[in-house]
Amino acid sequence: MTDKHYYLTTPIYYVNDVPHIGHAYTTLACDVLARFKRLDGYRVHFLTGTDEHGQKVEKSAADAGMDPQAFTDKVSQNFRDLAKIMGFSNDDFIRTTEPRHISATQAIWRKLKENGHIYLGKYAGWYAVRDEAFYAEDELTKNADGTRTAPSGAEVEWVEEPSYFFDLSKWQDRLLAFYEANPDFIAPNSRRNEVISFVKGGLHDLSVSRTSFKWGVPVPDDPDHIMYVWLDALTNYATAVGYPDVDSEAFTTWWPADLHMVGKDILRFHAVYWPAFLMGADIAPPKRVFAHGWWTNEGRKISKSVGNIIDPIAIVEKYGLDQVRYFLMREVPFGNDGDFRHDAVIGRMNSDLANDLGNLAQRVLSMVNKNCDAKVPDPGEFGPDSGIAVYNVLLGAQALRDRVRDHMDRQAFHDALEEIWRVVRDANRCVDEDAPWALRKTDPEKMATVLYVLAETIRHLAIILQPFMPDSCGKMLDQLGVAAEARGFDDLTNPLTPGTALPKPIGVFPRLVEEAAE
Ligand code: ME8
Repeated sequence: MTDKHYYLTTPIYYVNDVPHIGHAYTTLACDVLARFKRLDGYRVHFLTGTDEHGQKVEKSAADAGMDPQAFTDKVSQNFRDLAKIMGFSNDDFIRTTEPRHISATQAIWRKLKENGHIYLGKYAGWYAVRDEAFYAEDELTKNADGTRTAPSGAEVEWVEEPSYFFDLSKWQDRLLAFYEANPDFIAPNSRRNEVISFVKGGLHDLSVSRTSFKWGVPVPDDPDHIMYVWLDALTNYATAVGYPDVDSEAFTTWWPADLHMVGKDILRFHAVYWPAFLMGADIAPPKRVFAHGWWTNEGRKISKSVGNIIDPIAIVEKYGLDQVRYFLMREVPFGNDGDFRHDAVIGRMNSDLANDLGNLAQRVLSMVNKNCDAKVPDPGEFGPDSGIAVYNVLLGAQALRDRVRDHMDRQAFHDALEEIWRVVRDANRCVDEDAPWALRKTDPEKMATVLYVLAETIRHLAIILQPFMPDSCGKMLDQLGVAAEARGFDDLTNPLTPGTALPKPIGVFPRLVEEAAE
């Protein structure tokens, strides 16, 4: 068994809401990376789940007239359904109401307490239920009607209650030293700088328990308090790999996590509080936190109150799963904000998928079908001196794995796709240059060489693209006669076998004709 392993996580989503495009986006990015790593020979543990405690969820359950547990059971299921529809390959789905998580959360609390990082006091300050976050007065905007809002736009309320505190104010130097020693811990770099200046600005002790509502994990030995939902939620990443059994095979294999993927809204919790909690509990911090950007809908902030939530299931039904997966990973440089526009989805479907990749596969496979007796052609000897333009394209395709790996390790999904498309476009240009159709009568051997080299190029492309578009690439590989067990990155060096019978080619990427014409 391989000793290369990779543990990656999504945020666990609040069950106050139905899943929307933003949730699908984060999990999709992790899914693409998880699939890439598996193909690249890693053992992967890919975790997602739902965050089910806290005041916000308790309130949503009450609004729905439901008991919180029944409410979370119902809404959590929507996220599992979404994972299925989007083809997510997560290895586990954690819910914070599970017994394994409640005991892990209480264990981390005990450890923090034992290590002297938690003390009892009284909290008096502002709290935003929507963000489940405490805010200092100077972070807030005072509105004309006397209310205050957090930087996120959430309304805050004044809270005054007994509370346990975590001694975050003492962690400033240790955190800064940790960021310094681990320059890749926070990405992208602009976000790293933001976090560093926030920590440099000084940290306050953090209230880590609440007494004014009940829906949460009870504080060990003081059940009047329930644990702050973020301490509870962040711990899920450790629970899922066996915490508190730090000597277990699971924990020693997977921890520290290789990557926590999050949206930029929750970076502070992951890059400041979480490493401090972990170090305080004698656990190593994760290796990396990537904070991606924010999607808007046709230029507007996505929100339930505006009523413009994009339902990922509806867009998958409309455009197709792989089309949506491709669009979301290609359209916006990963890390930046992005605007979801239907015309942009259609544009990508028609140009990148139908015209570029789909057309390349379809015309090459049709020519093989018609002119080579529906078998992988015999290329004969070929090399740089064969006088065919596509030879260089194959070299480009063979270099893709290493180049794409570098992009994936930086979570630069858009760059990975751009790199792959350079080969797709080169291939299309070179088919025109080599014009195999014109060689049928004049030089059938050269035609066979050109078509073989093109088919090999498509095999490389389809293998490399599997993490992004698993279903469509599977179909392309079926049409090339590549066995299901010969589709890993190690198999890239096993070329197509001449003479293999091929099925009749069927186009994999349809054009959206009517709507594109609008
Ligand atoms: O914050 N664009 O859960 P949450 C891009 N439970 N991504 C978006 C998005 C948008 N418009 N809207 C949401 C929580 N997201 C906590 C997390 S983790 C220990 C606890 C994605 O349901 C993005 O990943 O509010 C964001 O960080 C996450 O959903 C917030 O999900």
